Amino acid sequence: MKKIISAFIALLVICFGVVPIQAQQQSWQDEIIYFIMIDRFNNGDPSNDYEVNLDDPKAYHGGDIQGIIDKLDYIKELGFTAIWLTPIVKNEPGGYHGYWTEDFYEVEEHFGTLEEFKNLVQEAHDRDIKIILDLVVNHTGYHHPWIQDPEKQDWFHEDIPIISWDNQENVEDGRLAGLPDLAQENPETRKYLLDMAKWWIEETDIDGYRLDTVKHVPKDFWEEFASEVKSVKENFFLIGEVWHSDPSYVADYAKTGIDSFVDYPFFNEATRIFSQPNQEIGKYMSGIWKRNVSLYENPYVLGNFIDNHDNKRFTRLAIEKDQDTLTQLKQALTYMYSAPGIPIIYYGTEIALDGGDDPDNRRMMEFKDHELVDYISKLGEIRNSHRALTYGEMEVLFEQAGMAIIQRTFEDEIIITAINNTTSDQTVSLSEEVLGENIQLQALLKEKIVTEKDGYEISIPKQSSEIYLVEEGTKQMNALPWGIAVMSILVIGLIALISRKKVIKNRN
Ligand SMILES: [Ca+2]
Ligand SMILES: [Ca+2]
Repeated sequence: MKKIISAFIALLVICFGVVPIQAQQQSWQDEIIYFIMIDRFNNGDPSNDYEVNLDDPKAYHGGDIQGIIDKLDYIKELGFTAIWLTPIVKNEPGGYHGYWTEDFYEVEEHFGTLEEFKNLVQEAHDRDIKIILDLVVNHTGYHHPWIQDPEKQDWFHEDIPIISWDNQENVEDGRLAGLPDLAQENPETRKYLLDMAKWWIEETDIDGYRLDTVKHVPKDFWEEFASEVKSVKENFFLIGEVWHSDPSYVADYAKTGIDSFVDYPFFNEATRIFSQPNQEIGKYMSGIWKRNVSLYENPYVLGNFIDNHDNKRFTRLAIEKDQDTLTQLKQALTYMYSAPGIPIIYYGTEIALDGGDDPDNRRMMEFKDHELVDYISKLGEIRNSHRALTYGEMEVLFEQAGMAIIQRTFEDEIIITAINNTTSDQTVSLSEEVLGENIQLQALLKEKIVTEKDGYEISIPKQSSEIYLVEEGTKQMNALPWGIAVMSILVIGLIALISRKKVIKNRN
């Protein structure tokens, strides 16, 4: 039987030049990240619902580790390959969000136990989903026990607020929102934080850290941090939050060894452009990409996002501009999934969850059928099966206010995304010089376009998008049925020949 299979593969190669797909090594730029605020996602265990109050946006809402385990299949079906979780460590009372550490080595009791967390990582890994944990080393909670400990007084900086945001020393040593600021230059404090970061990787087998408040901690700490934590686990990923609108300021932190950053410049432009119609797309978005190419060694691992827990939700931005939220979200998501950089979806975006400033942008998730759940699943499927979207160079093929056609090319694969964010239907003709001779466009998203069509004319109904795979045109395609017929005869002949041989052999 093995011989028949080998012969069949050989025939495929001869007739069609088809080469069996080799297993390619997964890189972080292949990922699509789902970002969960643990307390607000899913309540899988009512026994840990201490002081839960769903009516108070600043109180615990009951979400926990078990709730995430229960939804791993849902997350997988949406096409996500990694999950970023808000901090898991024990917080002081009221720290539902996880950013007010009370104990760096314990799991918050509202979320579950260390064993449950290990189980979550294991269950995620079983589904080929990676876990990225949010880590805060800049500060502790307001009432951390060290504050009262006479031996720990030099573990903190002086109690000075951040008032001068252009003064790096003040940004690093001042208290962010009044939170006790850790002195990473103190060798004891530094060692504690590095040991702690390594301990969580060794103990739980997580795959990456999302680093909170990176710009508030000195670069020399991050250098040591990056090299230490990466020595613990191969391919361990660091994605930092440098909340700043200047891309050069953000990129400067890449020199420390932090692999990636949540791309605030992308967020700022994408939310402005796509939360309303008729804005220029290509000029600004490709401008950001070109700048990233010039600033980063690997700009493809930067994290793109249109929502997070610190800003108004995209839905709210569209509402404020009197726009249809679903329509605008679809254009933004199509662009984000077509663009270079890792898409990061904040929980709830898949149901167009509304929310203003923090904490309103952290409402409890609802699990329900929603058009966007299907849309995001489809986008995920397309991105996960086309390496042009994760590795390809980007080029803007066409641009006018509100309408853009973007091309991604990797090896032999070409994908083009047409976004019509104008209020009228648009038809764009692309030349053979741009797309190559004898091509056809296969619609992948099939949002409004249901037929595959030949040629170079792209018609996109108003405020909708389509993603196309550029394939060879019909001339070559007509050869396919003949090829299949010839190959079938050859295979049948081969099977008959081998069977005959076996019969003769058995007779003998
Ligand atoms: Ca619970
Ligand atoms: Ca600091």
